[in-house]
Formats: sequence, structure tokens, C-alpha cells
Amino acid sequence: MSVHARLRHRLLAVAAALAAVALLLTALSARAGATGGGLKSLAEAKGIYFGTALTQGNLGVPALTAVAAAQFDMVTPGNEMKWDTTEPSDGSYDFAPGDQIVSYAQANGMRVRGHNLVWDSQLPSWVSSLPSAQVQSAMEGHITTEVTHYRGQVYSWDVVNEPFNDDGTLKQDVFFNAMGSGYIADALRTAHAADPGAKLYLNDYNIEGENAKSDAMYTLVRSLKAQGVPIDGVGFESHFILGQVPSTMAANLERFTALGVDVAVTELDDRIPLPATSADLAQQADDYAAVVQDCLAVSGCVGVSQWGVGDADSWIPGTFPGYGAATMFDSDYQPKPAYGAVVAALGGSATGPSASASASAPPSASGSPGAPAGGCQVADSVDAWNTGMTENITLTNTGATTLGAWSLVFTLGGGQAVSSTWNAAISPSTGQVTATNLSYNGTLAPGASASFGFQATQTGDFAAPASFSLGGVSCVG
Ligand code: G2I
Repeated sequence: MSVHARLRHRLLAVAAALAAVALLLTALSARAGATGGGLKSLAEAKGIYFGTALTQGNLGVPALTAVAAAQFDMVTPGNEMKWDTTEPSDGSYDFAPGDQIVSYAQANGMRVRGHNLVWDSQLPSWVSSLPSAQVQSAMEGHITTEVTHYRGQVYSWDVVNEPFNDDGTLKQDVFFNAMGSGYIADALRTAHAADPGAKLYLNDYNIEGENAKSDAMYTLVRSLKAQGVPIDGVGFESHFILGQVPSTMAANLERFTALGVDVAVTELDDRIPLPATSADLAQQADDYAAVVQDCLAVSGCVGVSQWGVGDADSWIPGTFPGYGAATMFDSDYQPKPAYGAVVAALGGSATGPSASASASAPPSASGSPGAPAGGCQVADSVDAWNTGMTENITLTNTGATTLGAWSLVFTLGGGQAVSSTWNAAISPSTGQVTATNLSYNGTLAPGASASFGFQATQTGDFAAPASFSLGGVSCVG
């Protein structure tokens, strides 16, 4: 071979290798069902962030960190910045676990929500048993040392965490008992002095809708603002139960922003009584979409964070026995319907899988592709607002044979036009349409279900899709 021919041969080999890598990466992202830039790039295009909680243990799980790095641009340490970790005994500090989370975040282009400085839980006993006269200096010393350590490295601090009882009274914890309600202003002023650049938050749960507890938080924030206390934001934890996202959430967030503070969804999850059915997962998709839509509807809502990456990492099963499946990713880090619904709510479409659906044939199982070989059942739910709607559909194979692929035909209401899809390809966008499985959800054993959905624009007709059929046979509603 001449020198030129050898060079050409080598270049071709390199080009072929690069093409193979590109193909592999495309296939991998399609399998993950992820949009190219993940939730974070869709969120950033809307002017918000999308975060997750991470613990030190999580950093050693490659499947978890792959999803975290691809999807999220904000990290909250799950436990590593809490008082019991950072100052387990008086004046002796350990920032190594928190530093590890911060390094991971920095290496992956993510910001950090510092969590948290003052809380009655995960509080070492040396603090809770201090004589009242020593509590203020212990609190101020802890805040000053920790905030100074992370100065310039955190986007925000949850300065006081969960100060309220559900009835709107302040918890009678060691801080309140020593200093009265003034401990909150004191904590905020102390944090501000240590890092004037960090956004300072109060964070709590069960304040997402309008109720006695959120009224109390509202009154507190209004009074802090009136006194010139440095407070920048309120965190709404958003630990929801399936189907119970409060309808007043957007209005509630809005009233806080009118006080001149940011708001954020800080610890989102949505717990399901186990085992989760496909209808539950469709409801969960609606719940997640509703929360994201509520944040997007409020101009001072700066971002949404989920509490943990996948169902395997969630605190829910340990704290609420019988409940789980609370996140957007299953225990193998595969996206659940809630993920697709959030993608759609953020204005994206799960293009990865759609693109690959036509390119790669679904794995063939017994039964001819698309033929019902028995029957089908469809459960659907629609969530409409003035100009749009989100629809989640669960198709169940009620026949006796396994389907190797499926194509579900149905009819949209007048004026509805599909703008984005998840877990299926849909065409055309109006009138009678066909939803076709993607590469990863074509196989449906008898009794098995596939959930998919779409977002549509509409002009006043909110009607759910109708006349479902599979292979020319009508499905049971
Ligand atoms: O409880 C859920 C969250 C509610 N809002 C504040 C968050 O900080 C809180 O997070 C959770 C962590 O996800 C859990 O991981 O806070 C729990 C404690 O209140 C954390 O659980 C604790 C366990 O209870 C301890 O037994 C364990 O030693 O985690 C500790 C560290 O793994």
C-alpha cells in the first residue's frame, strides 16, 4: 500500500470508529428516553433550573450519576450539610461530605442549594440540650462557620428549615424556646453577614397550597421584609401524595412573589400506594406536570428540584411503609411517564426515542406486530388549561398473546393539535391519529400496559381522545 493509500485507509478507519461511537451514543440516549439536553436544558430555556437531591452514597452509583449529570443543573445535598454532619460536637466541624457534593456539582456544571443551617431535626444532642442562654451563640457560630466555608460556592441556603407546625404556630424547638420567634431574623442576618451573595431561604412542607401553615409563612415573610431582614426566597418542599397537588399552588406561589421574594419547589416527590398501577403512573405524570406548570406560571419561581434521582434513592418507602415509586425514574433509572410529562410541560418532546422508533425495529415477540390478537383496554386522563392540554394514555393488552409492536388509532377533539409526545410517536397531529410504540415499549405481554402521552394546543375543545382501536378492533374504555 502506498503512503497515501495507507493514510486514507487510516482516516477511513478513524471516521468509521467515530460514526460507530456516535451511533452508540444516539442509541443510548434513545434507550434512556431522554431529550438531548435533559430536563436542565429545557428548564434553562424557560429561565428556571431543574435540580435533584444527592447524597454522598449516591455519588458511587454510576447509573444514578449518569442520569443526574444528564438531567439536572442544581444539586441539594440530601444530608451532608445538616448540623449533625457538619458540627457533630461543639466547635468541631466536618465539611468533607458536603465538600464532596459541591465538587461533584462543580465538575458537572451544576449549582448547589445549601441545605440546611437551622432545623430541629438531624440536630446533634449537644445543641438540643444546651442551656437557653447558650443557644444563640451556638446557632450564630454554626451559621457563620458553615456559610463562610461555602462562601461563593452555593446559590442559596435553606437558613431555617421547617419552622412551622401544620396549624401555623412556630415549633417550640430549642431555638424558639431560647430566643422566641426572633431566632429566624437572627439566623438570616447571621447568614447574610457570612455570604452576602447567597440567596437566603426559609423552607417548609405542606405550604404548597393556601392553608393555615402557608398563611403563617406568608405573614412571617411579610413581617421580615417589613423589618428589612435579608430574606430572598421561600422553598416549597412539595412532598405530595398521588392526586393531591393543591389546586391553589400557583396562586399561593404568586402571593409570595408579590412580597418580593423568589419561590422554588425544593423537594418534589409524589408517593403512590404500592404496587403502582399504570393508572397511578399516569396520574403521577399529571401531578408532576401540574407542579412544573405552576412554577412556570409564576415569574418569581426560579426552579424545581426533585428529592432524589430515582425510586431506589427515595426516602419515601422508609418513612411511609406501603408507599413508594415517588420520583420520575424507576429503580433502574429508566424514565417513567412523569418524566415525559415534565418534558412536555417544559415545552420539549422526547425526540430521542421517537427518532429511533422508525430506525430500529422493536424486538419481536410472538404475535404479529400491531395485531390485537384478543383485545385492548385504554385508560386516559386529560389536564387542560386555556390554550393547551396534556393527555396521558395507558394501553393494556387484554388479549392472550404477546404483542411485538402496537399502533393505537384514536381521534382528537376539534381544534386540538399534538405539539409534543412521550413514550410514543404520533401522526398526523390532528383529527384521526396513530400512536406507535417506540423501540423500548413495543412488547406487550398479555395483561401488560404501556403508558404514553402528548401535549396538544387547543382552541376551547378539551375533549379527551376517543374511538381507540388497535389493529381495527375497538378498545374497551
Ligand atoms: O424527610 C424528607 C426531607 C424533608 N425535608 C427536609 C429534608 O432534609 C428531608 O430529607 C431527609 C433525607 O432525605 C433522609 O435521608 O431527611 C431525613 C431525616 O429527617 C433523612 O433520613 C435520615 C435517616 O432518618 C437517618 O436514620 C439516617 O442516619 O438519613 C440519615 C442519613 O442517612
